[in-house]
Amino acid sequence: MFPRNSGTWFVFFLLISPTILYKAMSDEDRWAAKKKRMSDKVRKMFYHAYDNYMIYAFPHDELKPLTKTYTNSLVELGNLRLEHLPPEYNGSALTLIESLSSLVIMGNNTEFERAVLWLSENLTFDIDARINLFECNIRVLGGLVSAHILATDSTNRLVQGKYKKQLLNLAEDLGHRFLPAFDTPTGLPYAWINLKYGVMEHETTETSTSGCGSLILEMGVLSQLTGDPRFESAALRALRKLWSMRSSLNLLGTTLDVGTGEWLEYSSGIGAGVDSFYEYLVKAYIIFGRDEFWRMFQSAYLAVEKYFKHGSWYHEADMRTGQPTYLQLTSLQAFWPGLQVLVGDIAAANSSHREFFSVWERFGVLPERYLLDRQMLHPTEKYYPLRPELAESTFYLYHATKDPWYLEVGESIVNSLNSYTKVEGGFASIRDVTTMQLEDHQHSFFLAETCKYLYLLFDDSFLVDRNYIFTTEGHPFPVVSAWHERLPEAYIPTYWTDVRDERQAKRASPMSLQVCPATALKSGLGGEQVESACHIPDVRADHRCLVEKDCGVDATTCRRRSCSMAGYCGLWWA
Ligand code: DMJ
Repeated sequence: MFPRNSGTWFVFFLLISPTILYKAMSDEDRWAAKKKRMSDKVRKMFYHAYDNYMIYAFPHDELKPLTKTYTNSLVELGNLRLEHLPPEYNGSALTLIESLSSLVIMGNNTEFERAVLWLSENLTFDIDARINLFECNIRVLGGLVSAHILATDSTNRLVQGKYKKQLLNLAEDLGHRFLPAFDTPTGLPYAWINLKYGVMEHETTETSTSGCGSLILEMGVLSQLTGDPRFESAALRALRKLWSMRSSLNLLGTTLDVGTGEWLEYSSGIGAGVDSFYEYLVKAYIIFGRDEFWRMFQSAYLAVEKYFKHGSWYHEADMRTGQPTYLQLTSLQAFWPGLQVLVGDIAAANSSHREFFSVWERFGVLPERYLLDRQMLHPTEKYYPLRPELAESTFYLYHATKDPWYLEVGESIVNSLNSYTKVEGGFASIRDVTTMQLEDHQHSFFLAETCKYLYLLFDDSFLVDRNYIFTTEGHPFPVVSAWHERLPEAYIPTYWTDVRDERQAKRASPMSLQVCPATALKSGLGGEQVESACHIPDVRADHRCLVEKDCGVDATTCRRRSCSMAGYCGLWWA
């Protein structure tokens, strides 16, 4: 049964040697090899999307990968008939702006420099176009500010000699064009603004919670970099006004009127129209170190966990009563486990992430809306537009726990994207997850976020010795003490308790200074109580219970307490 002559032995050896080698590898080596293989695969995906954009769409905004053409989506969103656009308008290179930080993270400094110089010489915002303030803020302003920081960061040494803060100047110009949107009786900004002429006649006064509450990072950092306080003041005034509109349950609605400051839609959740509001409270605290942001976040987070949580899912509820309204999964909600990692609530993050991934596995991708009570897809929202949120949460969870299971989740996401959405001309959105019929659109966030988070999951070398926070569009902003009003006294990174390789985690973490401050409070009895973001008190102060729902979440471990047979809440299984 064994080969006799030397030639056959050679072939035999060639065939079995990979198996021998594989067996000789330690688990650690195997995971390292997998990470290398997967990061190469994600890099290829990014360049397939990027190169096709550069060939068929640049300098327009986004690629149409099926017809290999383009869309000027930044202005088309608000101007479907393109009435005022000059015929020579060529777009605002949105996908290029969105790709800048991903290029640096993937180590392609040459292309980053080329792109920075092109934008420095060609980009203008002096266009008669009605744009969406929220989208333009997170994609364009955030992309430019982040790229400016990367270009001037002394550790990167990029674009030396040729870069004279052109991107920051562009960002400042854009910031000035945003300011008239805030000129309302409430300080809440209009959702739409014309870049050249300001707020248009008869402009709608309806906007969303995210539209008012997710401007503080980009506009705040712009103020820090330019020394012009107006951007931060406008965003802060809007955020404070929005927070003042919360109900007595600390809940907010989804849509509102910027003229009257009244809610238009009282039902809300953690998904569309609201998501980044929560995200920016905690990230603003991390970037600017103001207790005000932490206090808002903590109250808002507790209210979400109390009124929206439904097992491992999150439903929507009426902000006035806390009564459930819709029991639906929306794909934007999948960012929530990532936010929970940031505040140290790993157990809750892990359990809701598993639920989102189970739906991903069931359909091959995450449908936009899924009716949890009826276990069926929403009849019209069956699409998957290459969204990043599940990949984002997977990255955060792996980063915090180093549990290799998350690498497998990432691999499954990468495989699905390659099997269902990759076409010759780029990556196409899915119109219907039941048929996998495609749609002719490659959203810029696929390059800014989806590819970036997948890449960072497998190769986080960019984050070594650096402390960055990612904006809601995945653009990195550094945590620097100069921007902190006051550095919080105690940063207790409680989520590292689960980390297996503590040394590496501390070195590699974008979150290593943050956050979940388990603040010691003086209790009435002279002892100390611990308060934290995940804490949900038991329903009764004496901790008695009849059913599980009477018990809350333990402040120090972030674990849900359960009701014992004797009728007391506690961590009985510990
Ligand atoms: C991105 O543009 C941002 O993450 C935003 O906050 C909402 N989601 C989209 C991508 O899904």
